[in-house]
This record gives sequence, C-alpha cells and structure tokens, in this order.
Amino acid sequence: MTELDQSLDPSVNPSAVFEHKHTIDRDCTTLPRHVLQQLQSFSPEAQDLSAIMNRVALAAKLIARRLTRAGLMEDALGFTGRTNVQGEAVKKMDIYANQVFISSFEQSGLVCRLASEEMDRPYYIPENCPLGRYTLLYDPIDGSSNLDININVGSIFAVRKQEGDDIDRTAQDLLQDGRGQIAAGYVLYGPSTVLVYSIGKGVHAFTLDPSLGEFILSHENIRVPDHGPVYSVNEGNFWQWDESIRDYTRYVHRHEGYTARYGGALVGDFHRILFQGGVFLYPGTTKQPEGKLRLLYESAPLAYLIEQAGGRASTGAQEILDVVADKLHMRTPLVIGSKDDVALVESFIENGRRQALISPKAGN
Ligand code: AHM
Ligand code: MG
Repeated sequence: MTELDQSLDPSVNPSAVFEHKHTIDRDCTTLPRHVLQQLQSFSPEAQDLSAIMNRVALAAKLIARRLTRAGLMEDALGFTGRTNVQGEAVKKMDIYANQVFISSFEQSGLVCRLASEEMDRPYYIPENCPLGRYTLLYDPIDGSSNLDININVGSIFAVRKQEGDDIDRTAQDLLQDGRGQIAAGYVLYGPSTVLVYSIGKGVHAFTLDPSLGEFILSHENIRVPDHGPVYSVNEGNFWQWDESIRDYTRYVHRHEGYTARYGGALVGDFHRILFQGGVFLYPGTTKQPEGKLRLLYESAPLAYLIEQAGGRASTGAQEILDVVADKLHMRTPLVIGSKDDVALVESFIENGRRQALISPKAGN
C-alpha cells in the first residue's frame, strides 16, 4: 500500500472518513429526505408527503429549465390570447406550468385532484384516486406580468387531505379554512431557484443545484424578524384604497426606518420579507374590494408558512388561516409578514373602522 492509499484508507486513517463528511451530508439533504427527517417516521403518510414534495420539486425543475431558456425558445413567452376563469389574460408559461404540475402527479398514486389559478374546476387524476387522497392547490406562475421582462416569478402550492369521496366532483371539501393544509410552500425562480416549504415543522429553504439537478437544503428553521423596514405594496392603487390604508402609507412615508420594495410577484416580495422582515399588503380596492390575491392557492399557503416562521397573515380584520373559502377562486385582502408590522397595518384598519362607525362618511 502506498502512503497515499494508506491516508485514504479509513481502516488505517480514521479521519479520512470525516474529511468530506460535511459537504457530502449537505449535498445529501434533499427535499424528500428532509421531509422524512422532519416527521421522524417511515409511516405511509410520511412516505406520501415525502413523495409529494419530490413531485413538486420535479415540477419546479421543469419550470425553471424552461424559464432559463425562454427568451431563446419559440412559443415560451407572450400571451395565449385567452382569459382564465378570473378574467385575466393567460400567458403561454401559465399554461405550460399548469400542465407541468398535472403531468408530474400523473401515475403517482399520490394526488387525486389538482386545483389551480388556471383551471375553472379541479382536475382529477382517476388512476390516483383509490390511493392518493390528497389535493394539490397551486398557482403555477405567480407574478406572470414579470415573465416577458425576465424578472423573478414563482409557483405557490398547498397540500390538503381529501375529505369524503367527492363522487359528484364538486370538491366541496376544499371550501374550508387554511388550518387543514398539511404542507405548503413556494418556488422562487430568481438568480437561483429556491423552494421553501413547511409541513408544520418550521420553514426550510432548498436551493436548486443545477449540476446535481437536486434541491439541496440551504436554510433550516427560518424565522421572520418581529419587525423589519420593508413595506411592500402597489402604491399605484392609492387612489382606490380605503382611507385607513392611505393613512398607513402616509405614516410610513413620514417616519424614519421604512423602505419600499415591490416587485410585482408576490413570491419574490414575500421571500424578502420572510428573510428580512417587514410587511406585504394587497388590500381591497374600489375595483376589487376583496383585493387581487386568491385565498386557497396564494394567501393561505403563504399564511401557513409565515405562521410557521413566527410571523402573521391577516385580511386586516381576521387571520388568513381562519378564513373559510366560499368558492375555489375566492379572493381576500392580504397583510402578511412580521408580527409588529402586520399589527401596525391592522391598527390603521381598525381605527378606520371605528371612525366609520362614528361618522359613516369618514371611511370613504
Ligand atoms: P398572478 O398570479 O396572476 O400573477 O397575480 C398575482 C400577482 C402577485 O404575484 C403580485 O403580488 C400581484 O399580482 C401584483 O399585482 P399588481 O400588478 O396589481 O400590483
Ligand atoms: Mg399568483
């Protein structure tokens, strides 16, 4: 045996075993493995959740791959010419990404139904239904207006257990509050592709290592600060807001320590706040009194994450996770982020409500 052989042989040199251990352990902490570690179990339910997250990761990789080359491909960018159930112009990437999630769950035995922003009604995968009594709710491309200018977009998802047989395929059991979500997360397609998820045991981020084609754990147990400097809101809607929201923005304009950031994609704005603190808001407007964001596949999944990270999500008057959906594509106002910053926005809303009771014209 040469000297080199001896130094690499663990029976001769025990430290050889440990030399690369840290890097290898890090690279081995993939998403499905992390789910099993979190649950400390190999039960059928733990295996299901791990496999579901693996399929979500596959969808994310396929979408990320297309996005990185979109400018070079025919038919990747631009509008389809159609409008979706919400009356919004549909982009080609919206359709592609919607289909990617469906295809990723076909023949998986994991998810019986998928419901998304791009589909009027849930999509059923009958071959999965005898086994996979789960539903995936998702926004395939969040922040679609950023697509054609190569700025970050995202995907948002939540997993719920199906209740009942849903024989008439009306998916009534989805019309519940957000506390029934068993997993939620998002994918941010930015300089790196990052997947952030929770299964009710903290919030964890994975970064896609393109050389491995795997999401590798990059931040564990993320905690949102109780307060942060950022307020994130589309101030172009100022003229359409209730006076209480205008008062809040006047307050942050006139006090030191606040800074505005708004990227036009909820996932990106939320990601900044999750890591650095602050508040994102999309309040109701005169044109859309319930705001723009959809409860079941935008606001509720992010509310689940922010609560797991020690923050809060509110409509301004009620916790988002307590809002019971009245229809699949229901919208809610959203105030989400650091505890203290959400409370500050709520205090302006509450004050506006009280003023309106005293003098009904004051709230308008
Ligand atoms: P989308 O899912 O159709 O892209 O719409 C949701 C997006 C959010 O990502 C973002 O926060 C918001 O709409 C931006 O809306 P606006 O352009 O009105 O500020
Ligand atoms: Mg969206």
